[in-house]
This record gives sequence, C-alpha cells and structure tokens, in this order.
Amino acid sequence: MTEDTSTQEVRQEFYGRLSPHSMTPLWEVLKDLLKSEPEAKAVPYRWKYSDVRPLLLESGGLVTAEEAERRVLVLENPSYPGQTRTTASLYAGIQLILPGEVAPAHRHTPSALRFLLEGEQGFTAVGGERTIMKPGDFIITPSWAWHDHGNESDGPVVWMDGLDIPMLGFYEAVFMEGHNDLQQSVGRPTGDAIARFGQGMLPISGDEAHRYGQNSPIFNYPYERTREALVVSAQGEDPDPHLATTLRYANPVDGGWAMPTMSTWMTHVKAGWDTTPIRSTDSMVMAVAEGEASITIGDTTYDVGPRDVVAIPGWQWRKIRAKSDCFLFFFSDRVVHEKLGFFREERQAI
Ligand code: 1HN
Repeated sequence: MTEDTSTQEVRQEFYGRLSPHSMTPLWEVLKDLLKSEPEAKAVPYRWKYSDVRPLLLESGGLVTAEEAERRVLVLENPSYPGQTRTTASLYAGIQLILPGEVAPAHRHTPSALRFLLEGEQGFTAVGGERTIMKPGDFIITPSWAWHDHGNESDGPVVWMDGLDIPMLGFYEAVFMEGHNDLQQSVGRPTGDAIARFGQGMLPISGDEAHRYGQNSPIFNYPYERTREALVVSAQGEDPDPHLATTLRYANPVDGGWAMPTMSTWMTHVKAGWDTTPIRSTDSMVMAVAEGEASITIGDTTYDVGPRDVVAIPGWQWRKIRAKSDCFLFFFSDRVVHEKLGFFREERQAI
C-alpha cells in the first residue's frame, strides 16, 4: 500500500465519522464553491411564439382561467426540469385569458411583471386601479399587491409573466393569499397613476408616491411612449456599440429601477446594426416586441421574431444582429446584484 492511498483511506474514514454529526470538510468542496468566474447552470434557450401559441390556445380548451387560477405555460430552463425557473433566479411564463374570462384576485410576496404579447383589450387591476394592457406594455404587480386580470375583447389576450419567485423560494419567503371576491374593487379611475406620476410631475405630497412600496408608482409603462422615446433617442445620437439604444424603466420617485428585485429595460437596434459582445453577471429574459434579429449567447445563435422569448444565463457573451428595426424587452436580476454590491459587466473592445 502506498503512503498516498493510506492517507486517502485515513481521510475517508475521518469524513465518515463527521457525517453522523452533519459536518463535512470544506477543503473537499472549496474548488467547486469558489471558481475564478461564474459558470451558469442554466442554458440559453429560445421559445418561438409559433410553437408556444398553438399549445397555449389548446390549453384554453382544457382548463378555464378561473379553474387554473392562472392559465400559464411555464418557460422552463432545460437545465432545471420541474423547477419552474427560466434562469437560476427568474421565472417567465406565457399567460392566456380568453374573452370574458377572469383570473381571480390574489396576492403573494413574489413580485410580478407583465409584458403584453397579443390582444388589445385585456386588463389587470393592481392595488385598486385597473389598467388596459396593450401589446408592448410593461406592467408591474408589486409584492403583496392584490391583482386580478380579465379580457373584455372578443379575441385571446396573451402576455409574458416575469416573477422573482425562484429568488423568494431560495429565501423561503413565499406567502400567498386568495381574495374573498373574484375581482377586487377598484377605487381609482383608470389612468390615475400615469397622470400623477408619469408626466414628469409628482404629487406635491411625497407620501402618495409610495403607493406601491419600493416599486414605481407608474404601474403600466405604455409601449407607445417607450417606443417613441427610443426612436427619438436613436435619432439624436450614435448607438452605444454594446447596448445600441437602451432606455431603462425608471421609478420617477427616486430614479432607480422600476421594481426592487427585477431590472427592466427596452433596447432598440436599427436594421442592419450589429452590437459588440458584452457580458454581465445578471441573468435575463428577453421578449421581442418588434423586429427580426439574431441573438448570440455564448456559442449559440438564435433567430428571433416578434413575441419570441429567450433565456440568457449570467456571464455569457451576448450580441444582437438586427435584420429589421428591433424593439426588445428585457428583465433581469441586475438590481439585486447592484444593491448587494456584486454586479459586474465586461465589454469586448470595439
Ligand atoms: C401569478 O400570480 C401570476 O398573477 C402569473 O398572473 C404567474 C407564476 C407563479 C406564481 C404566481 C399572475 C405566476 C403567478
């Protein structure tokens, strides 16, 4: 027996005696815990709307929105089967509301966002105000806010949900509560929030602005305005080589991100433009509002068009090539990385 083998045997015998005491030697796992850089377990993935839509509509014939509570197809990362997560920290799903249906009022500690894909007359009520949701609109449902959805049109309404539920799951801090009524009562007129907070003005009494806690009091950012802001911005300057023309959704009260756990922004890339690779520690989900593009994440390139969704794990080089004028919605866990002080970004030299 070599000395080396006997050392190993002695160690293994020692480890065996640690285990009944729920202890384990750090030195055997330290190399896996501390790597020189992150290695995402999640993989990049693209969901084509042409695959999603027929299956989603089929689900509409199998279960009602009320019965399902939320009729959603989860966009589950292939690396996390059965774990309802799209990246390590983020959840995304595609929700369908058929004409006349209601998704019943409830509230929960995870925060949610909606990005509208299809249908003109869906609505959601959040914390006492109803908003009509149109394609490209970005809507916030803050943690613990009552919310219910409906559709008063004669066609399907479809959107992408984004939630921080994997983060809250990690902290074992998920609570939920059902409302006594199918729909909450609405106490404010539609458009109240955007009138007070979304015109470059704020109520002179500051308290009002904390209507939605740490979230932006503007709970629907209409696509019409977002798009106009991007188009005009792109006329006034050369695009950033890595980010093209990107505007983030901001909380007008403090200038920060619109939500406390998820960062959101929209990128406009003009036809024919190629961005230079960039990577950052945050993981992301991208949904195409308009345009045809190819997106490269690490070694994988996907062609994408309107309403397609892509999972982008953290710390992978990404770049976009626009075939036509593109408007791309993103949500990520960047705000958390920033607040906790570990956000990193790297840009390839141009
Ligand atoms: C939820 O409440 C909604 O309110 C959508 O529309 C998706 C996914 C997980 C947990 C709660 C909604 C959800 C969700």
